[in-house]
Amino acid sequence: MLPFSQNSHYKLSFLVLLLWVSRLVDSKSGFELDDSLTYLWPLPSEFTSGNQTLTVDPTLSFSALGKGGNSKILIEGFERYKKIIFKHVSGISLFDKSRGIRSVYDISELRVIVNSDSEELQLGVDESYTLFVAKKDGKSIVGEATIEANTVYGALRGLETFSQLCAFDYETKSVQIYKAPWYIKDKPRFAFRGLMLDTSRHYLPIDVIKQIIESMSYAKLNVLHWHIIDEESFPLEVPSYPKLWNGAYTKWERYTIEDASEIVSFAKMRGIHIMAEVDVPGHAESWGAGYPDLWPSSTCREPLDVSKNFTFDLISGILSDMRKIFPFELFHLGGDEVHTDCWTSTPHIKQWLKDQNMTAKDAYQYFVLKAQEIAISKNWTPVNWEETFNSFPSKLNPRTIVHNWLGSGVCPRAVAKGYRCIFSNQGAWYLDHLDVPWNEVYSAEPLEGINNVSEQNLVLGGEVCMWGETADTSDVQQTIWPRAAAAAERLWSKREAVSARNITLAILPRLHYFRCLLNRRGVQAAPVTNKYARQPPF
Ligand code: CP6
Repeated sequence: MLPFSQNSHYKLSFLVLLLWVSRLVDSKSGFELDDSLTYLWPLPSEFTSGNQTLTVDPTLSFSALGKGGNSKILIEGFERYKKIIFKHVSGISLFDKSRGIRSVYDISELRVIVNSDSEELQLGVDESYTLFVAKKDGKSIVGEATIEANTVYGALRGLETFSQLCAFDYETKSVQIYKAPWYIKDKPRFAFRGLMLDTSRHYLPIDVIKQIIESMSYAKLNVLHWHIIDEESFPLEVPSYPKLWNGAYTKWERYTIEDASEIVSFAKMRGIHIMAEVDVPGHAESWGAGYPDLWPSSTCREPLDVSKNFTFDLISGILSDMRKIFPFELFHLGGDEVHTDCWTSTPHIKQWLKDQNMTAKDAYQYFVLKAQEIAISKNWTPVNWEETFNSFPSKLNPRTIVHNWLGSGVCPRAVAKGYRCIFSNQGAWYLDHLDVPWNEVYSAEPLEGINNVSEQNLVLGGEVCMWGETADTSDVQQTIWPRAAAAAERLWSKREAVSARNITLAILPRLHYFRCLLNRRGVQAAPVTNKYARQPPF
């Protein structure tokens, strides 16, 4: 039996024709977006919009005002955004006059006022800004497009938002701003909005790291957690112990001190901190390629030998060298997945434990606390993966920041004890878990289970983790994006805004739009699939 009779075949063709015609009619109207939504990602904390369409002068002039107006960070930021906004050759082209396109634009100047001349980039630096975009009507005292911020970093966030308001219109060949006038008053919900990159499992060239940093700035993420070293490879140059990078995969898969500094300053230009990690005492097997004394034995190579002073001298040397490169006040000491079997099975360590009257767990604590002291002595705030807190909750230095990853929700317990916390629940925010759909990334909430406001304030924010075992340069960007953007909005925008009940209608089209924006800017963001999403009502 045929599935359709002749008759229903005709019906089907008619339906297809009807759909096609209605699509034509639709595209004639020009605006295929749902006008009731705001296509800014992440959503600003406060804004109002109107119903005018404004044109932007392709020779848009930039005036930097206020104490911070001379900042190189600001001037270079403007140059970057100018290239992003004006991708198409347009405006004052030969065709303009003959085609009758107007030569007077609504927006011809972008004024940026920065109140402070400090370029210090610390955790919690003021990233707030206001952005005002309106047609000049003669009466208005403010400029046509004005960003005001306390710091250059707030100004950069404002420039990003301004660039997202701009869209190239192919009919008039001009850049337009829809739904003007805009009044936006914006600031982040959390100070720490991170992405972790792992360059030990797969080496990532510095240009790739830079592209990732650049893409982070589009989503207003502000911390790159650089998991540089792990058991598989040691790519970083450490001048005090030059044989350490013998643990690199090859002599080409390495980072010089200058490479690392370059990454730090590239990130700073975009208001992004680099939080470096040295994961001890587990996840450190590669260190022994250059210094085999660090291994408990040649056949049992992890964790680092707890019984030798040399181990701690070497950690101190690494941290001293890294201190010169990484100005961010936080430093990640790892401390996760420490399996102490090599300590209890290697004779000289077994003897040492006995002499010290320590169990293997005591030795784990001893190691972590000693590493913390080294980091603190170099004026760093230590960050540790949550196993350290789970194993000895009251012993960690009070300045410790506990980094969640196991599902159970350590942050409520850590903040109750007065520790600060970073949220990275592996069930939602581990990007290498390819089966986690974007809406589950979006729904994960760092303050879940924490109701007391002073405890909530101890949650610095969160971080999505791009572990490197199963991703390299060829697919890292499409594994990060668009799901990292879901976390970015969770971390930047108001909790009420991200708790919208209707994810499919209110959030999904906006994420689609942001993914296309990433693609237009050259970022290989994957399609927004909803393949695994549970269907509403949730
Ligand atoms: N490497 C290091 C890893 C992981 C962790 N630390 C990890 C563990 C489990 C999963 C993903 C990543 N690969 N150094 C845990 C923090 Cl599912």
